[in-house]
Amino acid sequence: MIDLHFVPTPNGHKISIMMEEVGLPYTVKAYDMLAGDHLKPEYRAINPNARLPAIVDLAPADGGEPFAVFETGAILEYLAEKTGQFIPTDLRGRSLCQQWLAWQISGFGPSHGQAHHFIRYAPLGQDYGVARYRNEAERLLHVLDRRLGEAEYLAGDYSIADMATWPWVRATRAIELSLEPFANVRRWFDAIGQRPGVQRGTSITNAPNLSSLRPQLNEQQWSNLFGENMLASARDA
Ligand SMILES: N[C@@H](CCC(=O)N[C@@H](CS)C(=O)NCC(=O)O)C(=O)O
Repeated sequence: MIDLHFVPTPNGHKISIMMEEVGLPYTVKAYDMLAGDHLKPEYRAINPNARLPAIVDLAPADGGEPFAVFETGAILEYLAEKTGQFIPTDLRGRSLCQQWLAWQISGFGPSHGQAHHFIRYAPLGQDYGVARYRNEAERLLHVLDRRLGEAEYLAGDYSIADMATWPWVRATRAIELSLEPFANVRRWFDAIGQRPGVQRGTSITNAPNLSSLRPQLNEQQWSNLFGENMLASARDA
């Protein structure tokens, strides 16, 4: 019923976890970002921003044509609305869920993503960028830890806000941030990691992965991810 355009990265895992948690049938369309699969016009017709993941709902609730959704926050909300799962229905719970989801989408995810860029991909010696984003990534872990000291999950019950945040916490190892000082985060991280849907959602293997701590990219791969090919695909769209 749903096509999931996917790479096995924290952003990809937000949605593969949600698909497993809600139990809707779905097909994984695996992308190789290093080869520039995501820059092709066919994919830009699904996601004008040419980033992964995205979904296409082949049976939308209005009974109309297949419907494409991009941006992980919007995808999580769409699937929560479609299934009536993992988003609170009361005014305060729903708003809390949206607040923490917005915090993840606008702050936690991008800052951790930039920390990954400077620590793992940028040429060595970018000390300012490394310090700037590692500090911000660490600050946001303190914010998360404080919230999880007052609530079991971000919005009270387990929700799409947790699904958006958990995969990025899982990736902190790669930016040399230890979870040791964050006891509440560790309690929450372990509890979510034991959910069968989360375990299935993070073990999709039919897509190339970028798990190496410091991937060595050739010129073409660099261009597809961060350089001229990436820019050209946006310019010529
Ligand atoms: N704000 C986007 C971020 C998506 C994103 O950056 N995805 C990465 C993979 S984790 C990507 O597509 N990178 C390709 C590139 O940088 O060219 C979302 O939440 O969906």
